Amino acid sequence: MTHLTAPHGGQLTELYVSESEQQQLKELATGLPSWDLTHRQLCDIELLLNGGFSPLTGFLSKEDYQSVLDSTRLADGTLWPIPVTLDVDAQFAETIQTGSSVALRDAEGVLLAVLEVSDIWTPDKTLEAQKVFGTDDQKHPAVDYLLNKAGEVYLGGRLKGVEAPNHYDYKGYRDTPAELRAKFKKWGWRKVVAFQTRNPMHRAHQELTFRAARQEEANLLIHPVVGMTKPGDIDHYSRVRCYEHIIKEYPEQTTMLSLLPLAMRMGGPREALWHAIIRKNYGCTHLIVGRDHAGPGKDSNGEDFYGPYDAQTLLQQHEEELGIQMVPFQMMVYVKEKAEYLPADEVEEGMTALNISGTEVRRRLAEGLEIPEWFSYPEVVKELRKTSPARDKQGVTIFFTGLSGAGKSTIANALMIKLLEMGNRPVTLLDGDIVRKHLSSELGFSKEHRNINILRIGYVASEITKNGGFAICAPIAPYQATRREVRAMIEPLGGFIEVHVATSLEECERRDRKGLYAKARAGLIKEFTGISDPYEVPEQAEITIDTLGLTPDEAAQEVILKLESEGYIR
Ligand code: PPS
Repeated sequence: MTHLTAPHGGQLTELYVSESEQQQLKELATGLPSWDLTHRQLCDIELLLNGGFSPLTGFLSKEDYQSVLDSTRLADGTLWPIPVTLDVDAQFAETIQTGSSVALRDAEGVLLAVLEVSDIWTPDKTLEAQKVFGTDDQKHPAVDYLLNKAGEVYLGGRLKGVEAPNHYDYKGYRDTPAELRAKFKKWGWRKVVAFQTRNPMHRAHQELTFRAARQEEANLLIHPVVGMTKPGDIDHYSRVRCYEHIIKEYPEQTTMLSLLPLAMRMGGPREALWHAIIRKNYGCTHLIVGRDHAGPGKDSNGEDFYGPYDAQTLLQQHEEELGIQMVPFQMMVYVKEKAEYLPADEVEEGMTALNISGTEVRRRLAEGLEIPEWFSYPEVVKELRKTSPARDKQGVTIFFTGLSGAGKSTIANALMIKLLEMGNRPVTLLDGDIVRKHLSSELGFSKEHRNINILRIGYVASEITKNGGFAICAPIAPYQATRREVRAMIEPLGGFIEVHVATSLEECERRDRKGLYAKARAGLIKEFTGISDPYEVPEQAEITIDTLGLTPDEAAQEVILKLESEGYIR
């Protein structure tokens, strides 16, 4: 562990051991239980090891964890708002005792650190959610993560760092706290205002940050989060390309761009405190905090989780103790008559204040509509159009579901031919039978195997969708939860249209094209959908087709019309 005292930001706690000790740890680790860190944990460990989370010396102990929950402080009284814990599954936890060590590795098995386990406990996650995020509503992304994705047991203890997680992307923009402090020192940047963001930057952000820096007579650090942000956010590759354009809009030598590998929790006020501590560790003297800082969106009742200025209020109470100053900022709006941006509260009466919300930007991108130059720079809009193409350029999955013999394959084939005839995107048909031959030949029809089968189809369809094609899937897909999972996998990447081919069981059985129903009734085929295994009727299908009243051509046409009305084909 190295303590560096630098002119910026106070003491920095780096957790890397010396080179000779690293070698010893690598040898020791071969005999230790190994934990492959999740994406979230990789982000956390990077900031623990490089001192971004100073003064933490590892994953929180149980005592520190309790104290952070109860009082936003570590057990020794140091302000610390977010529990940084190592969650593992119960099975792994059973192999560990306090006092033992665990090798922490990345997805490829590279040893990043050794954890000296001081505490093992099963947290009350609902209580944690309420204390830290003020809610147990699973619409809050961090609550959803905590309750549905994180392991059930926490390990706490000190870390001995071996190496930093590797990043292949944007190495030139990735600075550790020590590196950033050294740059500031070398350039003579005594005052540095940090701007935290998880979104692309438009003119309003450029104006706001520029004003904030000018007001404080300080330099500016654009410090976007590239670890984990809110699910559904624009990917960091596109954002970094946007920031590269924006950075040219500031006067030379005043502003720099550096990427922060933080896993955000969207924790509003507590998260704002965290951001301030982290930026102080990175050598900044000021942090811009705007409206609804690190806000997680709306709750299950459509209400905001936190008040728009709660984060500013909390940070204000603690900025002296933290030793970093907040630069509170109002929303910037474009004043038409003056052709310039002003803080919302400085707009004179009678003037026209213009703004375009994030949702509206997404709608305009999806529909290929204009985004005016007063709102964003043309180069930024161009980047966004590349990754958020208009709907008629996006990939789409058309997911048929229904009983065996319902007519899924026939309609899917007719649809494929019509789409091929139109010729504007590549088309792939993932029919139930085809998939079972080429992708899932080893699987049977137990619930577990059906789920694996459907998730495989979903995965392939998601890749096709991501790359701009039409994926037509036609499995039975009898379970609601699995269909929901497939939808969640695909929707962030393009279109998802679920088509319930709702031919009744009686009709399917009457047709019995493959003679399977007769066999199922005779008990010769086990777990047959509709006979001896359930079919859960879709609740949110975009289209329901009853083949009794429609020809395959007409049914395929219904799907085409839906694709047209949603803007996926023009
Ligand atoms: S699932 O549940 O989505 O994984 O099923 P799927 O991959 O679409 O496979 C369905 C085809 O397999 C034949 N078959 C069975 N279906 C249902 N239950 C059982 N036990 C079963 N055994 C074999 C059946 O011919 C299905 O084809 P389709 O095209 O749906 O009629």
